[in-house]
Amino acid sequence: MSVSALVIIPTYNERANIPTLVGGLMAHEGVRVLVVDDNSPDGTGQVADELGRAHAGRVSVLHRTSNRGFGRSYIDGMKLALKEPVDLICQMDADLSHDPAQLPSLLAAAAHADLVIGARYVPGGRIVNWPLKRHVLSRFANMYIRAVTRVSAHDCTSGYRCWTRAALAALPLDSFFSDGYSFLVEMLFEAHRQGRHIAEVPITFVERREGESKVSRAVLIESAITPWRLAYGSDRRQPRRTTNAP
Ligand SMILES: Nc1nc2c(ncn2[C@@H]2O[C@H](COP(=O)(O)OP(=O)(O)OP(=O)(O)O)[C@@H](O)[C@H]2O)c(=O)[nH]1
Ligand SMILES: [Mg+2]
Repeated sequence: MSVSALVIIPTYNERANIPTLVGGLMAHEGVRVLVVDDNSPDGTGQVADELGRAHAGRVSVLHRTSNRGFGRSYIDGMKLALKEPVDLICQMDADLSHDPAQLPSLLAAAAHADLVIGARYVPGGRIVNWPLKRHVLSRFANMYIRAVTRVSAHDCTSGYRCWTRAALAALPLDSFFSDGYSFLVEMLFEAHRQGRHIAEVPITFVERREGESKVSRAVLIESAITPWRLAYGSDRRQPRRTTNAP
């Protein structure tokens, strides 16, 4: 593989998962990792530092210390990633729901797209170990987002993605208003608004086995409101302050 890619992984209490994930990613030539840890109480940051020493030059860690947040972590990580000489910048969860073995299919599809989504809701996509309630909620969320925002992707909430440097660099990261998982919807909406070519490749998503989900009631409320703000909001250009910006 001649393409170079940097995978950004936000972590909060993922110490049981991060070694397996990073190990899987290291199997791919040309792939580097940036862990963005939010001062996890379980010591994920230190485990990530050890991985950084074991894979010197390929694994680095950004330790955030204030204003914990999923979106904030990605913004800080993306600003750092854009300073690196890599062709592609990817996003994935740390909880092993996203299989590192499937990364090459996202990287390959990026040869013909600005943004590639590792998607559950395309032919060949699968979800393993979800209760019915999660299936219904996720399917509903995607129908809702597509109907309100008119984004054409089938899996708008997947966090397994690969961006070309140019497409990522063109996003107004400091204007984003959401911080929970809606941050993913906001990024996708902006790429769609800019007329980017968005491709989807099937993935098998596996429910986390270790650690806990961070999806809170506040995050769900934000998810319900965000599509409407994106579709009809006038606040797109309000600059948003981030912390720890490199
Ligand atoms: N840095 C950082 N990472 C976070 C934060 N919240 C969640 N994450 C990470 O974001 C990724 C997705 O979080 P999850 O809790 O797995 O959320 P989810 O995948 O939507 O929900 P589940 O299906 O229940 O696992 C994981 O790698 C988390 O560790 C945060 O506040 N800061
Ligand atoms: Mg998860």
